[in-house]
Amino acid sequence: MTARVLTIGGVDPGGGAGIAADLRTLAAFGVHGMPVVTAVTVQDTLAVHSTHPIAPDIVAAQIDVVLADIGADAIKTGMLGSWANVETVADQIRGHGLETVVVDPVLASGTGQRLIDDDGLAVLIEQLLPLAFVATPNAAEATALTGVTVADENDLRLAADAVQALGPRWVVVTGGDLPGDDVVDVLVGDGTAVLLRSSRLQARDTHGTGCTFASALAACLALGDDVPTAVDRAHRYVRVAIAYGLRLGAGAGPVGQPRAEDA
Ligand code: PXL
Repeated sequence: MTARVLTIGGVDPGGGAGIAADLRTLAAFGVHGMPVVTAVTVQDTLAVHSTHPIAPDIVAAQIDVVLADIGADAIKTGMLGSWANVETVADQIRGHGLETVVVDPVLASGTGQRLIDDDGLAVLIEQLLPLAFVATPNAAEATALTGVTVADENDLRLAADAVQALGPRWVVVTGGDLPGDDVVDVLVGDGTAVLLRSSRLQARDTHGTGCTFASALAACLALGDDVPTAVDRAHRYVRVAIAYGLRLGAGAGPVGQPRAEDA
């Protein structure tokens, strides 16, 4: 059967980040993506101008009907838009007994606007992260979740351990925003730590990298990969997506999702 991923997140009308990036990535892996919308953003390549959460009962109803009718092999969460939506999504994951859950703890846009408030962050930590099979914070998100500051590779490992202590089975902290000639991500889980390293590409058009990484990971898990294999494939996939970045808009354009077999 076609592998299915339910992606729960926000809409970027410029098509760079959020659910648009998720659906392109899932399609590139041959996976059927099912978009559950939690928020609409008013956004271009320069800034998020405003955010508009969808009511929690509508978020819950979208999840209910799609899971009852189609089902899912994996779930990915991104921007959730309000503390009430974070709580609703956690309730839904518990209520439906979902296990293959990738939580991308989206806190801010690449352009610097906050996408969840302090109450939302607190519910994310208390209710959603403990349900994550894999959590995918970037360095800044890992710091906001744990208080561990991240300046180098060693800190990435410490931050990943600190996020894992909040409950996820596996944590990958992505280090693309750190300085250096190499991009390093750190995966912890199962009592091990793995470093993923690749040479940095000089790129301007990087909008949607986090969404693309977490979606590629969810796609690989839905296709049956184990976590270290899925994280390795997602790391390599995002690098090629950055290389294929689209020169669109006056700010950072969207990454260009390659076919999975070309990454
Ligand atoms: O990159 C995180 C992100 C997730 N989801 C939506 C976004 C963004 C960043 O702009 O707009 C909808």
